[in-house]
Amino acid sequence: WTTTTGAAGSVGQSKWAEYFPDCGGKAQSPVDVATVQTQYDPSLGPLTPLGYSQHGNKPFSLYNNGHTVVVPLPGWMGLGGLPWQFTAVQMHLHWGNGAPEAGGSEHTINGQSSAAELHVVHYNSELYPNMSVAMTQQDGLAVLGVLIETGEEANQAFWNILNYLGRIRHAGQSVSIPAFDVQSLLPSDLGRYYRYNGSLTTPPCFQSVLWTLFTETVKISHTQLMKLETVLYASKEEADRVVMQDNYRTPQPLNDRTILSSFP
Ligand code: SG4
Ligand code: ZN
Repeated sequence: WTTTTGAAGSVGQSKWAEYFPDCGGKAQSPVDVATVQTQYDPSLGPLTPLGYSQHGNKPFSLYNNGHTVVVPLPGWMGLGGLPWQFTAVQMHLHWGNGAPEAGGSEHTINGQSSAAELHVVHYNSELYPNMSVAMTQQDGLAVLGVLIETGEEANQAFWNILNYLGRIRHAGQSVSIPAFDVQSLLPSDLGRYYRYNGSLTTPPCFQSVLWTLFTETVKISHTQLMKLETVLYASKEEADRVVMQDNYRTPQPLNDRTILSSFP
C-alpha cells in the first residue's frame, strides 16, 4: 500500500505556527527572489568552502530522518567569506513529487520553482559552542542553497548520494557510504548569489539563518531526479509505505526584508 505525504500533506504547513510560534514570524524562509527588487551589495565577496574536498579516510553516513535524506558533515568543513567563522553540520535535499514539470525547490526566482534544492547547513562556531545553541540565535546559522534543475546528463557527484537511497528507504535507517568531495555538488561560480536573513524552513522555524542562494543552478538527469522523488519513504514501517515527496515549504512573505545580490 503506497501513499504519499509532503510538506503540504496531513500535518500541513499552514498549521505549523499553532505549534511552533516562530513559523508565523516576520523573517521566515524560503522566499521568492524577485530579481528586480534585489539590491547589489559590493561588499559581498565570493564564498569559500573550507575543507569540503578533504574527506580523510572515514566514510560518510546517509540517513533518512522521515523528512529528507541527511548527510552529516565532518567538523573540519567550514565556510569562509562571511563575517564569522562557520562550521559545516550537515546537508540535505528538498524535492517534488515525480510529476513532470512539478517544482520541488523551496526558494523560487521570479515565481519559478526549480526541480529540487540542496542545503548545506553551518553554525557560527566563532560565537557559539554547537549547533543546538547556535540555531536559537539570530546570527547562529548559515545555509547554502543550491537550486537543482534537470539536464541531459547525469551528475556524477550526485550519484555519491543517490546510489545509496535504496539502503535507507525507511525513516530512521542509515547507511555508511564512501566519503566524497562535497564541493563537487556545488555550482562552480560561488561568487554570484542572493543573501538575506531568514529561518529554518521546517519547525521550529527559528529565525537564525543567514541564507545564501547561488544564482548558478546545478543539473542532474531526469533519472536521478526520479530516484530522489520515488525511492524514500517518510514512514518507519514496511507495512505503510508513505512515499517521501513534496518535502519543501512554500515561499513566505518577505515583509520588510531586502534581498541583497553579490553582483550588479
Ligand atoms: C530538514 O528537515 C533537515 O532534515 C533538518 O536537519 C533541518 O534542520 C531542517 O530541514 C531545516 O533546515 O536548511 N531547510 S533548512 O532550513 O538543520 C536543521 C536535521 O534534522 C536544524 C538534521
Ligand atoms: Zn533544507
